[in-house]
Amino acid sequence: MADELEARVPMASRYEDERIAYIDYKPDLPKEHPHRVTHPCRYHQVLNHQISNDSPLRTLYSWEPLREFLRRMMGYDTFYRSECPHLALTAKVAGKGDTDGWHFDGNDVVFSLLLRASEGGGRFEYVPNLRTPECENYDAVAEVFSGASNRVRCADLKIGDLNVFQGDQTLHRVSPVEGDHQRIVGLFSYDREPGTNFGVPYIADLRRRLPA
Ligand SMILES: O=C(O)CCC(=O)C(=O)O
Ligand SMILES: [Fe+2]
Repeated sequence: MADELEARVPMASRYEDERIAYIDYKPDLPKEHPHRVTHPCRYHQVLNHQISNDSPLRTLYSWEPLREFLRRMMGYDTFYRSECPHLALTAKVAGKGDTDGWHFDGNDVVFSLLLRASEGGGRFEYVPNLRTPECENYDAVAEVFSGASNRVRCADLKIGDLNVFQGDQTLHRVSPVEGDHQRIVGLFSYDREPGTNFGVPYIADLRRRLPA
């Protein structure tokens, strides 16, 4: 799987920009507000449509017992694979200095499969249930951004580990990769509602990401 994804890197989109932690932009909030604070984000992302139908990674994503296993584990009544043509199944390939800035995901659950590990850095850091649908908990988000929070955990992922997280409530990031080995993860997106498509804001973002 790692070899296949590595071979796709020349056609992958390169993201190299600052990002806010949220899906929606709120330009009316003050610049220092956690909703507007940005963090560096740098990686190659192999998009859904760039991963072939007979790829082992897609075979795993399409495998019904895995979806059903995750549904039961999460305790949800319904659990669907995303239908986004770009972001349903992707892979991120991160080299030296690449990182994923603090953010919440736009879908309910992400399942990542670590395929290649970096020598150092590239750690998945997270704060479970930092926000709820009722409460954004901006003070706690600001504390994480300032580096002073004692709620940040780090998943010690080894190659082949499955990492399942509620990315819409769990603030998370990937720390900068150190050393010459790339970090490669497969990313599987799920939602409790059927037919997820990440929609216009994501697509606009995606256009920005595409190489000129
Ligand atoms: O690379 C990872 O481990 C997590 C990636 C992630 O958070 C995302 O793609 O939204
Ligand atoms: Fe994420």
